[in-house]
Amino acid sequence: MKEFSYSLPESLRADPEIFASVEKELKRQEEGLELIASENYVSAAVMAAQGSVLTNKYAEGYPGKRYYGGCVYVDQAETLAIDRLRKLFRCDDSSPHPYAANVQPHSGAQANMAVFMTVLKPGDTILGMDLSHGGHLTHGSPVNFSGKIFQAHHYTVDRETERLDYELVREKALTLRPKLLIAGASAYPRAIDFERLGKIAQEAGTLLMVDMAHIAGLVAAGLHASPIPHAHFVTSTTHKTLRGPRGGVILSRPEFAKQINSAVFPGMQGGPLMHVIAAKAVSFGEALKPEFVTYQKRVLENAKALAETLTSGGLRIVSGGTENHIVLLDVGTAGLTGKEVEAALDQVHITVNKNTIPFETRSPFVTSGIRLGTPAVSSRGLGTKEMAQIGNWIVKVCEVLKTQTTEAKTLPPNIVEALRKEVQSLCARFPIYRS
Ligand code: DSN
Repeated sequence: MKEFSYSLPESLRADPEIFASVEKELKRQEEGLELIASENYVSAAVMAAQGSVLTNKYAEGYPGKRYYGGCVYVDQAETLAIDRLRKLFRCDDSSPHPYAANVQPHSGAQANMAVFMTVLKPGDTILGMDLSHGGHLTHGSPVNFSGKIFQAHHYTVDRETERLDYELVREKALTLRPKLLIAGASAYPRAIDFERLGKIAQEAGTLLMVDMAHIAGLVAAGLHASPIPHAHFVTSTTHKTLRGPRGGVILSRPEFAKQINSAVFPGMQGGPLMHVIAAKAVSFGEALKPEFVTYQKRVLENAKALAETLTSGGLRIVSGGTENHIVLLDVGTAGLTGKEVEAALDQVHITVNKNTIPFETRSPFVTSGIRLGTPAVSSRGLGTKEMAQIGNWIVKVCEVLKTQTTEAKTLPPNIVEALRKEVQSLCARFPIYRS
């Protein structure tokens, strides 16, 4: 993986404290297994663009229409990002469903906020997936602006199947007549039927926004159904399965393009981060290459292999399996909490996050679940054999924790030491960045 060659820039030594922090983080990433479903490793080219002189430039406005001089080259970078994004999601002018693109949102939350500012007024009704069922904070959670400013209602998964309850979505949409129906999730391991949601939106006379942040890479590779043309707006982050720099993007039906642009700037942001936009362009270019499809196939195969090993090891997987990059593990039925398992796995250098599961009974700080994801480990070259190995380590950690009698269950030091060594030796065989 030549494109993943990277070494710490010597110029960073000018700030020894930050150099030390970055150096230790690089070591942590190299020596640990990253199973956080929303993380990935970017290429050296993405990092180079992000660390480039483009960070010096102010460019309020859009290509060709800036409020600053000297924008000729950043205009080129932003135009490339827009063109590549539209091509990647098969919605450029040559496609049957052209969508407009905005690559300026600093994050996924801001991409979503821009859509809300385009079509909603304070107090309007929105309908999104419940956060504790796998939705996202910005889809109407009461602790987020989206739940504070708007009348937020939620749909859930079905109690039996733990899959999206489309009939419930329909019922709620028809009863509430929300201004905006929101689809997309951050902890849902199944494919989402965007066509069906598009039909529900049409029947209810509502606009549909799909936040495809988690699955964007799978959609780009054609391995998950695309929300285009069913949604009026498609938002995404660029750093999850898509494997770009941290940031957000918006694709919208052309009739909303002008309003979306005004909502992003000057509505909620000032100067765009041109270095990040250039890095987004680099990552979209990478995602347009055939190797990206091979990579996304591995992401899916690895998630399946991981789910199978965990199930064979006696652990319960929410919804019984996975159709994307996520495996949601229910450790509550094994008598454990997400908090305990996350902490124990951290000790052996397997990084995960505790997560609520559908119909959760514990607080978000404790939880009954662990969310696992395969984008990062697949980027470093791990395959199904290694996923089985990792799955067995997770099973072992849970089994040992179950035998502990202390109130907060922790791993005995000898187990920590033995497992950590095994994890480190696997990581050494699959370096992320070669210098
Ligand atoms: N909360 C992030 C995630 O980890 O999925 C998305 O914003």
